[in-house]
Amino acid sequence: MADADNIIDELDWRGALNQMTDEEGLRKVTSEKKISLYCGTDPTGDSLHVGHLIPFMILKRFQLMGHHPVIVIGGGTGSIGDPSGRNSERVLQTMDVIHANEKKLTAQMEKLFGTDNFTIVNNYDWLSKMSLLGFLRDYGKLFSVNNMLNKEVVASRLEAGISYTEFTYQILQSVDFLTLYREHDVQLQIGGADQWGNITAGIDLIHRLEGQDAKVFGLTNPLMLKSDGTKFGKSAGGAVWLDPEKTSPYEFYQFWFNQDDADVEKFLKFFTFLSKEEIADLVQQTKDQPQKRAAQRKLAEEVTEFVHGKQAVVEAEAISAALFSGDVADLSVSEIEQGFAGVPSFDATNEQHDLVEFLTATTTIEKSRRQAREDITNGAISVNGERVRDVDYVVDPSSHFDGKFVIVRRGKKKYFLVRIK
Ligand code: 485
Repeated sequence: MADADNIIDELDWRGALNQMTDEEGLRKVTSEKKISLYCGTDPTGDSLHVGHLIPFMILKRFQLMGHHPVIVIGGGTGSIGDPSGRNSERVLQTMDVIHANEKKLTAQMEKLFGTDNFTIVNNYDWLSKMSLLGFLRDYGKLFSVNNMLNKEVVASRLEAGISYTEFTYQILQSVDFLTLYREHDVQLQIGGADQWGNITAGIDLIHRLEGQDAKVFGLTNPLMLKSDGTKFGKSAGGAVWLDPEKTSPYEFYQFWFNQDDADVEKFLKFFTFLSKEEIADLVQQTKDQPQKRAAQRKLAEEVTEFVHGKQAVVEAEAISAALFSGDVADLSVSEIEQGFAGVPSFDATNEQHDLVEFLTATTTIEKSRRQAREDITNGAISVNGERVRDVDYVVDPSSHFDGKFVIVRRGKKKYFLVRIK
């Protein structure tokens, strides 16, 4: 997969680098041996989202080149809350919620990284064992409040206010880096640009305790911006989650498929393992025949397969093709649930229904009986993928989809889902 021999060149080409603490040193150590590196995430939510994929893609590239990624689930730090990148104090979550989230995130990460050559640890295991006096004597003494106040994260909050708890967060993340350096030989921490202050605080702590020549590094990825200035990672329905219950694999696929031509090269580089040549070829296809969306299709296929597996891609493409052509009759119940999640839906009984009645009284697909009759005679109405021109047509809910749905299409694009109770 990698064109470049050195991981740093590879990341540079992919547009994955923002800041590094000691680029020369990091290039040297990563070309001499396989290192362990880490990225942390706090279990503040019950699922990862596509924003988390940004540093995780970097971790994955290290893993594919033989390095050893470690993920810290922040059961301890998550109970405090990172002030980075936020302008207001967090509300504390209960430990029950945090522990439940940890389980879900762990399962998601194992899907991305496997279990070989990959380690997940939870900082609750060491942070929860620290005593207050131990914390103040062993670590607090090594942090200068003056330096802590100067970190962007804290400085930007001074006016609005920041609690002592959130102020202390950077020390906890620093203790993590130290712990991983000592116990897992971790030499590099990566994260988003907002993590720079926490990462460098950890490096300073390690240098204080282990000597200035301890070889530890930090690397952040750039903020992912879209060409139109809007935030990457949001769709109409909000965040794009990795949990298939929160964002179906079909919606996930569509999110990538719908990216602009102006962004597709950047995203192919960042979010796929395709080679320089393959990407150059797709970029050329976008220039020559943008309407075909070959680059977006490949992007959607690659990222959906990475996160949800091959079968999800097959289903997403079957749904897209069926919705586009109107041939919906062969969709499975699960494909309908995914593909029609965003369309207007109605409930109906499992009896047979007179079509005009069905379009107007049972549902509100048509405004009036007159309009319903007109659309039917004009051939604008399809039921379960079949055009109906007979105004006396009877809808039989048991005919398709295990009797669970009736799909109505009006005109070329407008779909309605009727759920049979
Ligand atoms: O030892 C660590 C303990 C916790 C963390 C990192 C190292 C988590 C970190 N403080 C954090 O808040 N991360 C965010 C999160 O958990 O959602 C995001 C970052 C983003 C990217 C992503 O995690 O805002 O830039 O690093 C993985």
